[in-house]
Amino acid sequence: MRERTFVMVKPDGVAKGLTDEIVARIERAGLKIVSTRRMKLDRGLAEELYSVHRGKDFFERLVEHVLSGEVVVMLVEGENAIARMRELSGATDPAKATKGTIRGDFGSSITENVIHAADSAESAEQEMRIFFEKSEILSSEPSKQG
Ligand code: 3AN
Repeated sequence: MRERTFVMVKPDGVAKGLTDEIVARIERAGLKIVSTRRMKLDRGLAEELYSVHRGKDFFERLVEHVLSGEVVVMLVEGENAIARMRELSGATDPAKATKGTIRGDFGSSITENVIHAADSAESAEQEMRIFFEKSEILSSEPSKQG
């Protein structure tokens, strides 16, 4: 299924100069970056993005990290883009992530793990809405199944 998903290079990834490498991996996987923006989040955006984790012990650490520097937000499109981006990203904890995945190759810790990629169609939709216009979120190429 052709779909769109939300991806973000976190501040540690931007600071390490990994944005171009991550873009290259996404494109090599046959996915397309439809829209992208380098920006600084504010607290409201950060808390909205991670709202499902509100109340967890790592919530504040996570929010502080994404506020610590610039991020690069991306709208990524392609066949099974959500699952493909999760595969490219690797496990949440870089120590457990397979080599060859973005987190396995470049992550430093469970908080500084380089990349965020939406984990379901529902979160993709919700996260895309936070950062992109409605016109960008709608796929330009509808799937053949209709
Ligand atoms: P993923 O990003 O792999 O989907 P989620 O959605 O469970 O993982 O968590 C979102 C972010 O919260 C992760 N990228 C990670 O930085 C942070 N996080 C998740 N679990 C923990 C944890 N146990 N301790 C610290 N940070 C965590």
